[in-house]
Amino acid sequence: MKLYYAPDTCSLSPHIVLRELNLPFTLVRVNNQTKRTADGGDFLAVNPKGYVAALQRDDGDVLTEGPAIVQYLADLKPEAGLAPPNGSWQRSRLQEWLNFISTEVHGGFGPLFNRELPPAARDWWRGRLEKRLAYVADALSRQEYLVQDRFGVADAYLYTVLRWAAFFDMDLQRWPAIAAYMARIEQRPSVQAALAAEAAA
Ligand SMILES: N[C@@H](CCC(=O)N[C@@H](CS)C(=O)NCC(=O)O)C(=O)O
Repeated sequence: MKLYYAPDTCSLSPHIVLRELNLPFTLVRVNNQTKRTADGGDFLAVNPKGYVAALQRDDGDVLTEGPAIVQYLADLKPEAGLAPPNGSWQRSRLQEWLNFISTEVHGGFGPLFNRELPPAARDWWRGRLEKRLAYVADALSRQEYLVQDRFGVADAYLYTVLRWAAFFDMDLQRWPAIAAYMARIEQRPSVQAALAAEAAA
């Protein structure tokens, strides 16, 4: 399998999951500006949407959208427990979190990356995002992980997008449960290895 990624982006989430599962994979770095891959390829030929993450199987088929990719990976090794069984109530709970992270947190940070965003719009988006983070903090004050009290794919995704707070001087210590969660996830060998691999490339 190949994971098309760019450092400091949402592709860190499937990268962490691949390492948690000890699956064989190759990392292919994408230049998000030029849409070229580090090995000289045209990323748009891999993913016409033009964004990471993209997972390419050995048969050439490509899966995109982070929440779909991490569930596919977790289901390759169900015994690792990174996602509850398909069809279970807890699986729907996982999907509830993945959708929330995707649309409300990942999507909430999105406009802040736009340097052209007028200050009033920036404040509006930031305020909206902070409400979502307050909800996350409340949940994490009652549980160490998002689903079934164990690390899972939703945690890989939430950790990944919450790292972006640092880009916007958003101090996560304001929500002690989130700060403790980030420190907990960051200690995982899979996370350390993924961060080191992305920094080295
Ligand atoms: N809906 C996609 C969004 C992916 C996404 O936002 N990718 C960003 C990095 S976090 C990207 O590659 N952006 C480059 C671009 O849009 O040109 C998913 O959840 O996987």
